[in-house]
Amino acid sequence: MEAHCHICIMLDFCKMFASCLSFPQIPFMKSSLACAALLLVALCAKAATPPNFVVILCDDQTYRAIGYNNPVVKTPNMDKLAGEGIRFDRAFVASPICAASRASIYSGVFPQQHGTVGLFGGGFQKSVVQEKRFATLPAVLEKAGYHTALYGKSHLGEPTTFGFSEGREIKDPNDLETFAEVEKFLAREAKSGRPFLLWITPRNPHLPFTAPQEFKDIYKDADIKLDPNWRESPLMQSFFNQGPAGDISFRDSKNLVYPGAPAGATGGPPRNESQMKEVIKAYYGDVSFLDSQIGTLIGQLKADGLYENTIIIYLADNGYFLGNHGLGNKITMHEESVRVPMFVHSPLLPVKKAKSDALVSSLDVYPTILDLAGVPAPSHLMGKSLVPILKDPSGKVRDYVITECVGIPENRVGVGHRMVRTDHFKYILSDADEAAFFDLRSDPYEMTNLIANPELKNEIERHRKMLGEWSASVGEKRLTMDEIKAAKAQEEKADGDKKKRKEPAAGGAGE
Ligand SMILES: [Ca+2]
Repeated sequence: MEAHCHICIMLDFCKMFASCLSFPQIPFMKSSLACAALLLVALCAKAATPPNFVVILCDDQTYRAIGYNNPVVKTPNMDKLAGEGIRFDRAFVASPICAASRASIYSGVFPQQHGTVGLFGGGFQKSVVQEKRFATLPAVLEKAGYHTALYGKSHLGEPTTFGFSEGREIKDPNDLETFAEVEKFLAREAKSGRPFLLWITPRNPHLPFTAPQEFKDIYKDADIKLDPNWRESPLMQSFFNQGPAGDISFRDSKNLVYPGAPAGATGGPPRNESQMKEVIKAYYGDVSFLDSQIGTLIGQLKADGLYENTIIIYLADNGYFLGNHGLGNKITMHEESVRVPMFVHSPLLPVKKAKSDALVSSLDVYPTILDLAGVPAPSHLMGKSLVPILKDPSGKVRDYVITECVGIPENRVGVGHRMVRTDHFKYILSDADEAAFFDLRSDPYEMTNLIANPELKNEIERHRKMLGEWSASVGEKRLTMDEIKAAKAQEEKADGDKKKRKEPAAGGAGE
């Protein structure tokens, strides 16, 4: 029960006071100590209650689209929670594509291990739901006595099929239905007294950006500045366009238009600056709307008497390109796509109001929650508990973090990419054997590829080795370009057979 460090300390105090009482003392002192001991016993009893967990896993929020990282974005509730708790400023997702990322968070392993490497959940259904090769976090917590629920976007089927005790996939783009279910859940659980894991998966700020007008209006006159790496169209290298070099079809999904979305807000980027700025305003409107819903949620936790014993974990399933590198959507290995806002908040935390620069992964959510709950972790987990950082925010749990997106042939995201991110370098390798190396200290927007720089030869080799270690650890099977082309041809044929299918074709949204 190392995770209950704060609780352990309180228990130690209880023992100390209990032993004091056994010594002959003057009556006044003895009575004072007895009062103190009773108070501490009461506190101990409260602290010994297993903590509740509320995880908010939002959709497509890049790390700079939150107030504490960007003053243009208005997120007072998120900022307050992050400010009171511990902020993880260098958090990366296991995959920058919705279904793959979520499947990894629930199962604790990389996409290539559970099999859902892209948008569709077939691999996860097979390895996790049917073959039960990887116990999910909710399933493990349920066995330990927790009641678990998921309300909101799933992308992997009904949540009760992959380990949640209750829940429902909800597709309301404004999350009103999701938060209504959350309110009912909290009211019920407040009465039950059992510990719970509530997993909330809002669809915001994902396209089509349909927040109520009052939230759009926040940005009506905002001075939106495009990032230094804004471009009208992607460069040709595969690590920019997620297709074979020279083929931008995967990144130029201009035919994918969400009903109700602002002009130009397709799966690909808008093609001019003023249109881009309008899309960014609409996106921030969604972020602020979600923020207000989180404010309401906090009020409910307090009103239901759950706030003090609840640990809130906030993160996004992937980031989002706002015209950066000429891109919309996510899916590639650049910071905007793979790096997300993340924080942990709770009155129970041993250290508060702190920031961590440690490299953390979305895969760490699973072991961290188990550690905090005092529940042993299964051996298959690829992430690490962040409890050491919650105790000492200057600490770290790894030297490098990995993200992968190898969606072929399972779906239509193009050539596979994977990256290794260390303290200030990033190495990207694509299935087209194109590589990139960026120094994030001097080049935070990843605009200068240093792969051919002879002075960095050893450093690049060191990163190549790290990526190789990871590749071996997940049993990666890289496809050749011929295999990718064959898979693509097969998909195009399948598309021809299913012209009326609802899902996007090549250049898909990568939800
Ligand atoms: Ca997403």
